Amino acid sequence: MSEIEKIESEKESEAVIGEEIDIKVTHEYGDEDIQVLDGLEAVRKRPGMYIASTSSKGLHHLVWEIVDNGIDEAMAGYATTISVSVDKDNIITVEDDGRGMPVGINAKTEKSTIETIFTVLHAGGKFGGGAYKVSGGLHGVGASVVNALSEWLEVRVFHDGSIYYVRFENGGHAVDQLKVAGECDPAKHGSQVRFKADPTIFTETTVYDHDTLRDRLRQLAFLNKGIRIIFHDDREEEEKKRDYEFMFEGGLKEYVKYLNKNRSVINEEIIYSEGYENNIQVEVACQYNDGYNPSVYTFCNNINTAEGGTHEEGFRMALNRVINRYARVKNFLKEKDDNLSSDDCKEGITAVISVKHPDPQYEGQTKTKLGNTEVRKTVSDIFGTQLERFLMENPDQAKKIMDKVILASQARLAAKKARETTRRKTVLGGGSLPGKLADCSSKDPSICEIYIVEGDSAGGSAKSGRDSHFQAILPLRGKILNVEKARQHRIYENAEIRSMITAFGCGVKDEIDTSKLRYNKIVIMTDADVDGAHIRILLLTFFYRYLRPIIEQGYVYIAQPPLYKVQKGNAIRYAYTEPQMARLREEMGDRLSIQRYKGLGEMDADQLWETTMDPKNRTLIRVNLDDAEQADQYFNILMGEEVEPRKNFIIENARFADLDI
Ligand code: 28F
Repeated sequence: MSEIEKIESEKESEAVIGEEIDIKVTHEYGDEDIQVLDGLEAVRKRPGMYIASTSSKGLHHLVWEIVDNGIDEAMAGYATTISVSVDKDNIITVEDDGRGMPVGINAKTEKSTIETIFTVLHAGGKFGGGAYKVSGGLHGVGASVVNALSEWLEVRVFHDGSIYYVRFENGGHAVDQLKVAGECDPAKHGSQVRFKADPTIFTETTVYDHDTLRDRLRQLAFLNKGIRIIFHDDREEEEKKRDYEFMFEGGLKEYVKYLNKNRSVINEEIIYSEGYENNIQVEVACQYNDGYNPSVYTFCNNINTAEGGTHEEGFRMALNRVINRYARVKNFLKEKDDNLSSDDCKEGITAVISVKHPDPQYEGQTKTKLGNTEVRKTVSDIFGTQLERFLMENPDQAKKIMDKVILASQARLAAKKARETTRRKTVLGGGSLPGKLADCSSKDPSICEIYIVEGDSAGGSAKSGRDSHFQAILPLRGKILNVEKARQHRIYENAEIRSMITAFGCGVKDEIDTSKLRYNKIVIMTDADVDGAHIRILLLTFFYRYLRPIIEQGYVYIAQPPLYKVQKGNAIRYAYTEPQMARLREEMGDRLSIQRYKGLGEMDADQLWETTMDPKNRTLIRVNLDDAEQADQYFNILMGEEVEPRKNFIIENARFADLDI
């Protein structure tokens, strides 16, 4: 149990199963009770202090907290399989085949170790205060938080042919003492936790997302090679598979292979390194594909460090150092040539960096940036050594990599020139705004919004319907450039792209500065049909590849035009979703005249304003790509060669956002 409260014990005793272990509880009986009450009560009163949120993300963190404890038992070498199942009432069961939690009972308090584990909050206040709450994820606040936020939670321990059992209810209090509740195969051992999330806490939803569970469990199996993770979904999920078994002996090597599965690769063999230096375990795998964008995923103790940190810096330093040295030694670079830049060396690379650290320090906006300085050198040494060996031992694959990174460098210089020229033509920075932009009169970015509208007719309605004090309109003519498959300088030659860059005013890629953004909201307003969805995805791809901080910092939204206009007499109502339409039919009875909107152009200016642009009535969906791997996969499927997967994906899946209130 990574973060379970350290229970003071008189002697350093291994908590051995079954044996009476003498745990000296730090407080008198009464105090401890109060502590338990305070702890569980505090969590239920302000869950947001202990878990990221009580939205769907927070709900799924309950699962990760329990799964992490099973993974810890496996990483300690005592468990080989962790199974996770969801049953039809969204009850979660997590089970491992480890030693089984200790079943001892404290003579004085008459409380079992397990009851203490699940009812006493994390000690030392390290996670008690909001200061340690991380919006990106949970860093080990302990199983007691899960218990406190469950309607009920049951623990079973299989040991020596007995099943030990305890159940917790109404806010996490034990119904009874831990006791033997049955027999099991003497060979069976391990822990099982079952729980039902409390719907009075998770008011938005208590329904788990099948793909979210599946993808994170797959990721945990990649990150912990050799551990078998079984996922079983018993709910009637239409045409989704019910059973998965993830086990990857090759660890990150198999992860990179999986990430590059829809791509054509440059070096057949995946470059793989692992090592252990001053208490830090390092595993790195990478492989180039024929794309132009880097996909680098970094983890610390299985936590997705989305903001990077010292492990990513170490990787980048080693890659740059070794590639440049090899390029010069093998004469791919002439004496007079400049060094290849870090971006050149990373073009089209898919890499996964995972470190295990005994005392990680997290920094950054969402506490997902690794700060430990010693990690930089450790990763650089371990990966650098292996990369050098790979290049020396595989000259033909090394040459392909050299060709790619040198071409990248030449394209970068060409792009730089293109940027210089287009900048001079007052496009990329400063200079006049694009002709098509109908700007707003206010110059205060904190209140201004820009609507990116598909097509001239919708653009026309938006222009006349808007509030021109704070709403700007930028109409786009047809499809914009597919940035996924175009080199940088082509991007800057594209008129639509240039108009957006100029209108936004914050620069692009490594020159981006969101404090210069001229608008507080960038709203994508396209038709609700497949073509509109495709344009939306093209725009999101451009934003994701060239303006990622505007997504990360929550500036990007998707407008939600109505699907139907329902009229009865002179009463007019709008429905934005099918369920809403069904409810309107219920409410408004019969003799309705119903119009199904095919596109924005069918609405006149007033309707467009009233239904989709007026802050008083509109619903905007805020875009948050909180999972870079998922986004990379989506954009790659969407921008890949085959049209079929793209069409299917757009219709089924384009979920890039959580609903903004
Ligand atoms: C369903 C999720 O939670 N598995 C766990 C263990 C094993 C031990 C343990 C856990 C020692 C005193 C803190 C057993 N034997 N899966 C799990 N497996 N916790 S949680 O010990 C708890 C610590 O309190 C364990 C010997 N040492 C440790």
